[in-house]
Amino acid sequence: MASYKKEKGVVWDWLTTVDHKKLGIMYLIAGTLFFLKAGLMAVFMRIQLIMPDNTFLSGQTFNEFITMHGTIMLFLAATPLLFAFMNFVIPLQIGARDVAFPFVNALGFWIFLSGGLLLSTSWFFGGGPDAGWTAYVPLSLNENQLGLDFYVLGLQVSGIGTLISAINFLVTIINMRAPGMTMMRLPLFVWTSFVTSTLILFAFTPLAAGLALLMLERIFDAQFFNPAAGGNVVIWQHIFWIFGHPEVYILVLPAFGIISEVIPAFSRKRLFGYTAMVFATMIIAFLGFMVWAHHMFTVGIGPVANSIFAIATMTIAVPTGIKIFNWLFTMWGGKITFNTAMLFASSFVPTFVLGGVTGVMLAMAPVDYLYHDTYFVVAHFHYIIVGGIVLALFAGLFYWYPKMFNHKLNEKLGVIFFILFTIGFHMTFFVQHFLGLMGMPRRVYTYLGGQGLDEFNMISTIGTFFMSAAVIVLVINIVYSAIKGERVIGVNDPWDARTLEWATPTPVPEYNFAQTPQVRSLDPLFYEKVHGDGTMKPAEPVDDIHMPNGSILPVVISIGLYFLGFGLIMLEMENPMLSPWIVVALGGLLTFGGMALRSLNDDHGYHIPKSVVKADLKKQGGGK
Ligand code: HEM
Ligand SMILES: [Cu+2]
Repeated sequence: MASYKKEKGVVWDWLTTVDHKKLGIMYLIAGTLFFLKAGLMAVFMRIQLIMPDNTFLSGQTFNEFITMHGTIMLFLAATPLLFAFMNFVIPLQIGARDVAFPFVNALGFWIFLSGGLLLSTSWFFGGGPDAGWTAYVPLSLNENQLGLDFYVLGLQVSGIGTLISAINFLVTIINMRAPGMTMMRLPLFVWTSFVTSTLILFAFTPLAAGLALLMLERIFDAQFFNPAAGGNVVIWQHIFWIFGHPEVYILVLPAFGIISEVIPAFSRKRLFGYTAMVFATMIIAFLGFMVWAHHMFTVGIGPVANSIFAIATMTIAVPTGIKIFNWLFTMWGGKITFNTAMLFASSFVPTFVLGGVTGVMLAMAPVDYLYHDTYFVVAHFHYIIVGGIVLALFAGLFYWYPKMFNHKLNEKLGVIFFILFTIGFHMTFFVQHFLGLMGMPRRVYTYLGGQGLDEFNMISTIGTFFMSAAVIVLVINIVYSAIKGERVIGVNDPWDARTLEWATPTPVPEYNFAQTPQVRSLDPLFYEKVHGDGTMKPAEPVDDIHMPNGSILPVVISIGLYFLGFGLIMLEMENPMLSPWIVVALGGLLTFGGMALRSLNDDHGYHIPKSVVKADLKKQGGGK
């Protein structure tokens, strides 16, 4: 980069950055670390279950691992990994220079991270939470379990980060599109991110309310849920699942979006049924809010409620089926390249269908009485979450990696990774359907031998070793490619793709587009390849570019929130080292002081002068 900016240290640069591309990479790193941590817990749980009456983990540790595995995977791995791609890709795909509120974007990342670290701190204070990721009351009211306070406040803090990031995406997509990029020309990944952000807005708010009530009850002795004091435990289930069911769609819709980008790119065809895909996304999102009580069929909410929620749930299969067929029609007759990204994208389709089929089975209320809380449910949701979301994340990783890191991942290692992971995944989870049908309950740390459960549990655990080997191959691939991978510097469009992110130079300059592109069609880059000279037409002359300044305040505010949460948890400790209120006050000072500084300080950002932009353009061989 040019020298109009004072050089700062690398660390300081990343701590203060508000650049959506760097934040995307930070989400990718943080999400990956949490993913590895929660994955390791899963392996430990499966080792415990490899044979009957095993004593590898204690029951208590097993419960803590189940809770932390589920909670971390959903909130601190899958969500941030999707946010990584949303952050990096959305502004590029809509032809924008950044998101609408770059400062808020950085704040969202750091708050998510501090909430995640707060949750993880529980290991140093007597162990993790142990009431499952759903934190059902009265189990989660256990006064002797400090871990549950970390759950409540850790999720509350990280949820704030997720919420403000989602609002930022909404504003960005509505306001920052390049000229000609109408809503019905948005790439499907942007559409699904848009709908997902709406879901976050409406689902994370009830979660925040529920967590606040639980906090009041645990720390300040309110009595909303405690039956002994006239509280109601079913209320918690309603609040939780009004958040919890849409959460699944929050994760799976952007995964659909990734698949809808990768399949057309490597089938060399436009996405079949674009309009139907957009509306199917919206219908799935709407229905996603209408079906939460299918998690409560066995609670006793009555046959009428059960029937309504059963039918509403099964209805979701219709728009989902539309999507499945449109992906198949996109591949149909295409010139398909089966590289690693495409392998993951195309194996996503049948795997996700399998998860969908068991979903419809579970949606039949009377049948759910048999399946409820057995391994059948564990098999079902891992087919959706791993066979859906994680496969899509891998596809997206191999697809966007060159734009993010200026080199490709190695294809040979990629295919080995794909094969190992696929074998391991189906080995682990397919047999769990049968374990469930034979009556093995979920969330148990051991089982009796000689009940017909031994072999399948053994197979399931061996499957996780294959998946672990696959992940190790992926890590090797990342390191190897960083050293020896195929460089794509100066190669803007390594896949010969269709959308705007591939019209930017590699490496992407901090301002993304020297001149905002003029969009003339769906698949704008592809359109120019066919009808133009292969490059985007500028919508504006070369001029100074206005950029936002970096700031350390997001880090300060997030540290403040960490201590605010930690101070409240200290209220529950037996003999805290110092008065909890001092910690709360310190946290509050950092948080609200940081906010006040931000509000009082008028920061106008800076300009990248026209001469520098012109010089950059010349270096890239453009400059029309
Ligand atoms: C790929 C390797 C994975 C393995 C081997 C694995 C294994 C397990 C095991 C053994 C359980 C406990 C089941 C029970 O007794 O109820 C579990 C629960 C769970 N897993 Fe996974 N898992 C994996 C990936 C994931 C991913 C990627 C996610 C989400 C992004 C996820 C989300 C969950 C959730 C939400 C629970 C329920 C926790 C609870 O019951 O409170 N898992 N997993
Ligand atoms: Cu649900």
